Amino acid sequence: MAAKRRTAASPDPRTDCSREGLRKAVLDNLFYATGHAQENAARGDWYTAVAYTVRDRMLKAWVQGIERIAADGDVRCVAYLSAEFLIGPQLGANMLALGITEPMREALASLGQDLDAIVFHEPEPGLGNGGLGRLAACFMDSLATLGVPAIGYGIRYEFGMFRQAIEDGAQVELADKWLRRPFPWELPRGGQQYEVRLGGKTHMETAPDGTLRVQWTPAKTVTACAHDIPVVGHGGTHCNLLRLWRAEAVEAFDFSTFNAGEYFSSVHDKIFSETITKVLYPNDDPYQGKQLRLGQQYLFVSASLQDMLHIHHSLGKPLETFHTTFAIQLNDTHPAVAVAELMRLLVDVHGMDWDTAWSVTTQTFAYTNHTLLPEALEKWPLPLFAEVLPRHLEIVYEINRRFLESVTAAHPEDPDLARRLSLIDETSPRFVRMAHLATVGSKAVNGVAALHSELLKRDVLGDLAAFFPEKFTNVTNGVTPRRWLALCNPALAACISNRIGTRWQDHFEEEIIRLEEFADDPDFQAQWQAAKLTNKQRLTHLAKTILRVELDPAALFDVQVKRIHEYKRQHLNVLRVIALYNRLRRNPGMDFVPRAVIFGGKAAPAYYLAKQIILLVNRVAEVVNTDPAVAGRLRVAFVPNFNVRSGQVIYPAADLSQQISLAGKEASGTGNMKFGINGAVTIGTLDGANVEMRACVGEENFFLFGLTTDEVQAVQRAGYSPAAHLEGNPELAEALDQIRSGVFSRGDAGCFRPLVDNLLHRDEYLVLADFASYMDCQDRAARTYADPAAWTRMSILNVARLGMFSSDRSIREYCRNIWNVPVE
Ligand code: 9GP
Repeated sequence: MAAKRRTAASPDPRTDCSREGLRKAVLDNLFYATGHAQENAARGDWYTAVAYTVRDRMLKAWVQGIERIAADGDVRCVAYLSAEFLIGPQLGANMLALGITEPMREALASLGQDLDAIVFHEPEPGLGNGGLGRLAACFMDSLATLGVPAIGYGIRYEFGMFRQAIEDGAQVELADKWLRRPFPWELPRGGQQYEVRLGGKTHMETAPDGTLRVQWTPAKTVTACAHDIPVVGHGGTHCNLLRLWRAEAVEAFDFSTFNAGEYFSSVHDKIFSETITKVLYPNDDPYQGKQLRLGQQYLFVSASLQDMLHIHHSLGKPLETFHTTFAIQLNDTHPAVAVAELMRLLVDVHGMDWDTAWSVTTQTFAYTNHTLLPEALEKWPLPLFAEVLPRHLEIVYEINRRFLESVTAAHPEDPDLARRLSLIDETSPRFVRMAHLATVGSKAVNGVAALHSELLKRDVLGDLAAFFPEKFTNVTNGVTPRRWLALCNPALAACISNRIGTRWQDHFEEEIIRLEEFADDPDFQAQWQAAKLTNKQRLTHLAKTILRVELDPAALFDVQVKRIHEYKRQHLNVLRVIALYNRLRRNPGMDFVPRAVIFGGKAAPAYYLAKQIILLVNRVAEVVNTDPAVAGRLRVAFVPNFNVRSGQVIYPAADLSQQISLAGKEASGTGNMKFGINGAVTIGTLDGANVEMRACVGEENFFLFGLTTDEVQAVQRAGYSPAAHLEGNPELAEALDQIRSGVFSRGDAGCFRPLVDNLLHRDEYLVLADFASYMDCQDRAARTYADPAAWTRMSILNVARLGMFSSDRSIREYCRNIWNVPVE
């Protein structure tokens, strides 16, 4: 039968967004993409069918977005280089962006299916450790929403962040096989493949034009293959690209060895090559000695730069104008080797002279630093670097030679300055300092919160900042209000939209402030409280089903979810829980505001003390949750495998957000913002972005405690003695004593000894010094919570005044102050 031609009036079945159109498309995809009829389709098949249906509706904008990048050389394209993109589940976010959630819900309901159950079924690509990778994903969302052409370049890890299970209270790491089923949001791009070399040696050779050029003879060559994921902006009109690289063998088989009968060695090369993008490294693990990690970083950097040069070339623009086509942001130092790689590509491959190449390079890159912990600044041992990237080491030496010449010429009075600024750490063993390489090779360097940027300039990168004062700047982080309010908190989103309309979703800063005027409105307060209750019930249900812990939705939900790290001080929180428990035990009739204290987060597999903290939380939960004297008024829960999906349930349910890191240690934090825009009030120190959040919401709407950065430094300079803080504080002494003596380890007195000894004798993060102030502040929070109108007012004002923490604002600042890219 001849195919029926579509009339002008009949909608295209692949883009039709009506309820009936979606229904037909889902059934069509169910049959043709999964091979199932409606009657015998499983939940996963429905998910695939819905995902393909949504993806079809994104493709037109996507193709236009790619064409715009490839055809419009006048607008600089942002290239965001990040080893991590923690994009989270895609289906719900994409439907929200296209505005088709409700018609899809109805279409599925007419087929007897529940959209929420299908959304919940989606496996999450865990391509990041936490804040840094999630920030990259929020930025991609904002770039697309603001219509800024951008490509996110990263790594398609076959195994993402490990899955955390809790067995008998302890963390157990399980492999994350997120690609077990095909990932419907990616398109493998056969046409975008680049060869990436590793190892080997270099020598000089005369080029055909008579000039001497360095030749690099690699030990290995692998192919980087592009997998593209669309990033659609709110409203669905603009779509950008996330391009993730997968390593593949240049030749799957070495046929000569295969023919000689050596089957195993013939597949060796394939196995080696594919190993490069096999697994994401958990952070907080020492990187030194991890050759494969440097291989990963180089693979994605080299492929991305080759890809950008290819795009630039196809625009017909001269190579010297590369920086007018791309503004490249280095997300932390993981992609910092890009500075040397761009120099190699321009000088060695394209024959550009060094000075021109350096000028192009330093106008192209900008670098974001994300840490204040000196031990987290990446350094690669020279021998390892030389083995993996011999040519790049030569280039780093040459950059350094020229740079140090300028340092010595500018500051003859400070002969030690060159040693401090050098790209090479000359202590034994010698290292390449990646933060120095990134700074020297970039036109701008930014921290991620005002305090962080100040401390970078003052301490961590102080000498570099003094030498390049014009480069250093700040861009405070933000989070996307689409995923982190509209999507994850439909109850509060509806309550907000009923008052101020829906424009806040893509004009957050301008619009959300309008809620201020309703902060004392009893009707609005009642709706606000009802929304919070709905979210607390949702989390209560989750806790009951996965943890078998009974939470009371009327209790104060007091939450700390983030990576487990000593500087974030989850142990301070546990000590406080133990102190509250002791108060209740001693005085069961006391006036006590019921609390549900919820923890979540992963510890790096090799981080012993962080794993002790997880065990302690779970052991304390075991005792507290079953003690009849407590009578349910204090509950402790550790939610396993904290990730984007569980975050979407946890943040909206929180009343109190715990942001209790030692001042001067947390670069910014972004969980603090996610909690805040979902109506949680913060209890926190003056650290990271807390400082700016407090300034925005008003000090009366923030529970502040703890030492300031300057006080911390003063205490440490004076010689800190943790034990001194036990003397005047019997509650603290008792809690530590109980942990040490086995009250929370089933009588095993040795169990938590490393943690307790650390606190008593070292306490690098001043847990004991901040304990008293933390307890007082917690008491204030409890008293305020006992007055629902006062608390709800605080909650509303927190949301209303946190407009600046939208990642749209951050991206506008990057566009204007760093990338020089037009933005609305
Ligand atoms: O620890 C910081 C965190 O404070 C910040 O919010 C996030 C995004 O800027 O980056 C984290 N840093 C890292 O994950 C590694 O440096």
